[in-house]
Amino acid sequence: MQNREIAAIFNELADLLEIKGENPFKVRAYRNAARTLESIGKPVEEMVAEGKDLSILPGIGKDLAEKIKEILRTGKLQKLDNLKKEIPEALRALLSIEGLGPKRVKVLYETLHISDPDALKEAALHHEISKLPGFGPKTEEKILKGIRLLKQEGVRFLFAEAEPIVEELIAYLQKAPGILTIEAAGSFRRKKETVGDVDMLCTAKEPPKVIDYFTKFSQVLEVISAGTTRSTVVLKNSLQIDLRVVEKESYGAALHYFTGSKTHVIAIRQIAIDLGLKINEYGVYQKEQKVAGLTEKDVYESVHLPVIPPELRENRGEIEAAAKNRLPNLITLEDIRGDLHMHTTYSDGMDTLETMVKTAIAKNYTYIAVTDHSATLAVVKGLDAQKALKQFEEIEKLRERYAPFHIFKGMEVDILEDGSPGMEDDILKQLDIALGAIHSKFKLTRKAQTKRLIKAIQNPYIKGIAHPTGRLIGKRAPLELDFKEICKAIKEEGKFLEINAQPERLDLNDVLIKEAREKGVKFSIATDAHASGQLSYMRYGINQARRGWLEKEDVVNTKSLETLVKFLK
Ligand code: DGT
Ligand code: CA
Ligand code: CA
Repeated sequence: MQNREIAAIFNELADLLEIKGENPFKVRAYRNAARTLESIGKPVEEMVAEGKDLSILPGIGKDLAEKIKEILRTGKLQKLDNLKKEIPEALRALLSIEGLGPKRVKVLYETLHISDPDALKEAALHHEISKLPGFGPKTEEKILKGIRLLKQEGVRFLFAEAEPIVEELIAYLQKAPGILTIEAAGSFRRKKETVGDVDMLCTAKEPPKVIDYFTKFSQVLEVISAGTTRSTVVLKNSLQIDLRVVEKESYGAALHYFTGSKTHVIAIRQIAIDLGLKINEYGVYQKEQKVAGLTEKDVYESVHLPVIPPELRENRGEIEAAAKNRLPNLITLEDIRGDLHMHTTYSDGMDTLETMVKTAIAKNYTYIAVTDHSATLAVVKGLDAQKALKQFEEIEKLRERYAPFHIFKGMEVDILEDGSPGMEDDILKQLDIALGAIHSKFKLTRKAQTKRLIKAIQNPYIKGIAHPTGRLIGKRAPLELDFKEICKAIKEEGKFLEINAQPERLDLNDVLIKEAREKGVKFSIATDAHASGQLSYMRYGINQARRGWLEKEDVVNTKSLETLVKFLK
């Protein structure tokens, strides 16, 4: 069990206790514990296995340590289950709407008897929400937008949430009786930032035995269907998995079909029709004769195309590019030489500067930039000038100790409402890499927001923009921006846009990355790690970059140290 899963249980518990009007200190204690869990690099499961005392962790006392153990032992928390029985599910669903926390949900329930998203929408449309004390028309608007987001994305899983369970399932299925091959297809194989369900494909000597074995996977909550060659189950975390056992001779055709995307598959099928062929999930046919289907390569060859990487299969020009032999040579994780966005105990990170350095060295990186927050009204846990100077001193010492590994002096500088940086020039000019980032006033008009960000881009000390659109997947909509203008400014100023690799940010998204690349924009791919373990989030950033068609040359942190230093100047 991952720390983030345990943290989610504590956060949910805190929310429900708050709706019930429980003691605020108790509520806060659960939230603090969740924050600790999210930010420590080491899985508590390992700590427990090693016999370590969990109450040495900040914010974790004896009682919470016991609860963590209960979760590790049983996969759940009795206290939370009891609360869930008391509070209806529809009411809990309100919590995932942007602009609504437990306090407001409580008020809505007690005053307007709103207990589900539909009732909330009705009330908002009739302007009953804005009349409540502490709400107002802005909140009402935000709630309506939040309901729309909930309907669109509420049931999708982050790629990073699905990944460990898919890996576990693959490892399990590899031991199924008579299994030959097993692979995940669908949006998961295309590395989409969120997946609706996971589509697994396998070949086997005796398909029914594999199906039977599949339905007995320990994480299965419910078997929706189980035939002789296909089955659908829902896991305990409510992720749905479709498994299909296919014939070896059809594997390539099936893999192509079930990898999708639907629009890509349909476009390929149309090319086949124009060539007098027919493609379906069993193979490629000329008249009644099967001419291909064993491998994906055969399928693409039948329509005179090279294999298109799964990440590009969205019918966004990849077929045309493939036909002209102009597919991008996609960036890989091995191309990355360092990470340019991370936090330490100087601001809100969990690990020390030196631990971050050591972890980066263990990853074979050449350099990192340490980018703790600047302290402003919007960012409480940040550096002031004095703390920054102290950090510079430590960086210089560590540079000597760990040479030739290089540590860039960086900072995630809060961009204020007027576009100016939340840190004095005296400090800024000593930085190698100042990242500008928006942490407040997310709702400015498109014009004002664009102006604000362009002003930051034009600041001589700021080298790049961190998480440029500010979106949180399924939770916070992206900033209203004139993205063309942003790209233009970035290019003119010779700066870069970050692709933030945090699983719930993945900001920029694939579409914007591709658009910016076509305009000649440069990028960094960076983890924004708040603990050393999160430096491995780099792979999610790479997924997103590949979906945005990026090559090694588009990304500044693939450069050698010398070239990067030159670029920054
Ligand atoms: P998801 O699950 O919403 O994240 O997205 P996908 O792409 O995994 O979609 P899913 O699970 O509905 O279907 C998996 C693949 O199967 C999809 O990428 C393409 C193929 N597929 C599904 N339905 C159709 C269809 O009606 N026509 C065609 N041509 N392909 C389909
Ligand atoms: Ca799927
Ligand atoms: Ca599916």
